[in-house]
Amino acid sequence: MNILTYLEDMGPGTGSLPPRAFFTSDAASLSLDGTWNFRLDEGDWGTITVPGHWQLQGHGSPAYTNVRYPFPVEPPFVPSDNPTGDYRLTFDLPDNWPDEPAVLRFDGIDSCGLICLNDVELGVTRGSRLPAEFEVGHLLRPSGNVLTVRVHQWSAGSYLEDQDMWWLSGIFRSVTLLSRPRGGVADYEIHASYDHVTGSGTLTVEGGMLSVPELDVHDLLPGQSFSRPVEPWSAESPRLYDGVVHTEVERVPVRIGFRTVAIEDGVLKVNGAQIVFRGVNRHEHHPRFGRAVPREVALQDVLLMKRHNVNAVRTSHYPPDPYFLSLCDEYGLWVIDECDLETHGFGELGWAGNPSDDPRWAESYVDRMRRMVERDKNHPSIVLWSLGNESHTGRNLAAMASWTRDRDPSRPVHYEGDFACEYVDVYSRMYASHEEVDEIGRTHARGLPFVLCEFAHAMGNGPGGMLEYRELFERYQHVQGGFIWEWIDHGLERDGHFAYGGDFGEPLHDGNFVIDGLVFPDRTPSPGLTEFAKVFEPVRITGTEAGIRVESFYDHVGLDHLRFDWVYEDDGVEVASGTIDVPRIAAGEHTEIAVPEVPAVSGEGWLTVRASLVTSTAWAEAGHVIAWGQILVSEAPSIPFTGAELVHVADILRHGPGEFDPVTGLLTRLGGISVQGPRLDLWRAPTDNDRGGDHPEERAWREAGLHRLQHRVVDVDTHESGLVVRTRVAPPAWGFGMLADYHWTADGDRLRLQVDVTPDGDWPCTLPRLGLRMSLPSADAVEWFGAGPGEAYADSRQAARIGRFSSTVDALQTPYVFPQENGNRADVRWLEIGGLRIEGEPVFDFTARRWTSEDLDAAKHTDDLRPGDRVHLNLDLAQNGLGTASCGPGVLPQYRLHARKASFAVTFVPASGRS
Ligand code: IPT
Repeated sequence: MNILTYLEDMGPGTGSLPPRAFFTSDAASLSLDGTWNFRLDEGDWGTITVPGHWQLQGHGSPAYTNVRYPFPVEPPFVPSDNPTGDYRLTFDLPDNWPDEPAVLRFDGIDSCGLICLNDVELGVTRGSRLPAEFEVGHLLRPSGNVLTVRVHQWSAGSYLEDQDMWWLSGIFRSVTLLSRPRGGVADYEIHASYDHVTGSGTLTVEGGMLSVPELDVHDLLPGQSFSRPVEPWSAESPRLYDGVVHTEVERVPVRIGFRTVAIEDGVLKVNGAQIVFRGVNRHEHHPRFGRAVPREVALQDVLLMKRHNVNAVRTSHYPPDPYFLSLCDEYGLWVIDECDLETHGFGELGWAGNPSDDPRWAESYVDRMRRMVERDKNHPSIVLWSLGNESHTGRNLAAMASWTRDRDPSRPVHYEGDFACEYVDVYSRMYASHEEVDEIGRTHARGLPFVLCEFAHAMGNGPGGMLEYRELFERYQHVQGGFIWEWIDHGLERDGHFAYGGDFGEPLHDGNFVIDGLVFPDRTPSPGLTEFAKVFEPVRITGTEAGIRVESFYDHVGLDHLRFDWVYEDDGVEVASGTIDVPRIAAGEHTEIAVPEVPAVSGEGWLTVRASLVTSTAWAEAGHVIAWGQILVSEAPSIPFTGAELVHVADILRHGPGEFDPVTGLLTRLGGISVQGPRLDLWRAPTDNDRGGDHPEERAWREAGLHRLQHRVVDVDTHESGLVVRTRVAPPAWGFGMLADYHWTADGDRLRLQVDVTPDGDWPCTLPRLGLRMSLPSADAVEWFGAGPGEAYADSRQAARIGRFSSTVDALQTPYVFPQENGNRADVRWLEIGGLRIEGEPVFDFTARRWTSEDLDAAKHTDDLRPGDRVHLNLDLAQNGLGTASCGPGVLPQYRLHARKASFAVTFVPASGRS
């Protein structure tokens, strides 16, 4: 075949069989995964692992672009310098291989493969994340079969695969030889609907007979239907019935879930109940294997999701490895299965030449949809079909939708790019602000169910503002949740850190925009995921006047699987505990219960109620906490502060445990510890969200010079009961600044600092933070009473509870792949660190690190951060919120930190002086 013809062919692949369901059966099969011979660009032959990408196995390198095509946009042409990998495998058939037809199945080749078996050309694949099967029975020989695949990185298909991810090529999903016995199950389709009024399930099958012993279904014939009471399938209760689709010669094990998806009165319902997506967008990514995600890692994703109250996945932006969908069926996740289609790069050209409206691409569009729907049609977890992502609009998309509706009327069609909702069943948007979602809720725009297919961009530290989205999902019936962008950071392991765009020398790239997940590349949950789990917990426990309110946000199940335990803590120390009997309430209902009797305490008394699993499930152990709430039962007493005298000894001002420089008024020693600071600090190492948006906060902060403040001592005023140091803190070149007065007083071994700040002049921007910065000679262990255990920021702090926590300076750091502000602990009553106890009035925030904010700001990768010999401590009144401006709305007004008059105080107590 002429390479120029097939690489630039706008149609679907050639030579393959009609698409059908993905399944395994008792027919013979042979996995061809493993070590293949390989060469790139006709270089020397070596070996490669299949499935895998050649760029991650020493041939060429990965490249990352978000929207832009990394080649000239002149469809369907692709660069002549087109990395091309030759794959070659010689295989023998197992001894008992049947003399029957057989097919070769490729589950994914990126982007285009020319396949030959025993020197006979079988065809060409396109549609990287979709399967292709070829008839090969007539070509097989008992031994010495030679399978060759010539894979091209670029093909016309690349124009349809411009997803925001690494460009990675090769045979990256499994290759299997399948015997297809005559009279076997060629394809099958099971319809398993559920009538929530009668509680009855109805089964029909095509492609073979169906038996489901548990339901007393035996040899149900194609076309016949069978009804009887069943337990329905839902993401909350993923009941599957094992069955077999069979013919005389072949048996296909199947797992059946009964459920009916419907849109009624503009609301998306499953089994009669409105559902709310508490979802994530999942790309397939592994830090070493790219999109060749091992099965155990796919399982790890599902377990992590379930354990963090994720109930839905959008398979952004292509059908996943089919194994992932079987896990969604089994563990219970609502799925939007999305087609392998994105032409985003045409957006840069004002959508000129976009394939979506060009009839020459029509067949390719529908082919991709057909291959997805046919492959995945039997998964109960899939509730919506999605046409693809960011491909603007056009008749080819409309054709995909209408083909889908004809083929499978049981699932509505989703596509975000159809703004006018001309050919979709669901109104979908991405990154709409809270305000706009509220407006959509109020007006029920377009009369369809509304979902945010992407929201709350989890890039770096954040996202902030999830709570406020949740409130909108609860306010309007047809605002049915959304999918966080995105599940995982696509960092690639390299040189002791995770690499992102540009790290492989790509001339065109989008930097760390590929690092925007709720889990780190190695799947360690980031604080964003912990926050998600709390914000979207399916049960809410809150204190009310009457007692404790327990509210269910489940759509399908009751609370029978949960037990409610409480603990009561006095200043973070447990003093009592027990179990609460919560009346059985149905999905969506609520109840009030009395606060248990608790002993009197001398400190702050917090009651924590936790709802945890009664018994182990497939995805978590008994005792796993699903939801929790805290109620303040007894307030903290306040400690009177009396004051001590200021003593001037030689060149030192001594006041309680503090020693000061009489000229600068700076604290030099505290209970024998040499300290630097504290002094006013307004800067933080900008987060990705600070850097995002049309008017990045970071730019405003740097223009204002907040990263290079200068401190001028106005005067040092000593009087009997203390020391007042008046300063003016301001950036160079500008006229505005802050007047900061430090009022020092002492009481025995306690040294109190009150800082009064007054803006001077007109401030042009918000403040990253408002607080104090100091450094200590050393510190390791850290203990505090306040919010924890994890980091918390003004608009991402639901997951932090009030308690007593211990950690270390190192463990306080959150290793965001692109270094930035992190690790803030909020609402701290007291902190013990480096031989000091620091008390708030009543609370402060702190960060402690072995590097400065400036180091953090300068670092590009985690290993640029080298521990210094001091510990840098920030004690803050507040920080600006996080927002999600890296893609989406910025910090909500209530979480913005403005320059304003403020006063805050902390008290230092050296350990040496503590009783
Ligand atoms: C949106 C894309 O759909 C998604 O793939 C990802 O790129 C995300 O943005 C940002 O990380 S599209 C954007 C124009 C809103």
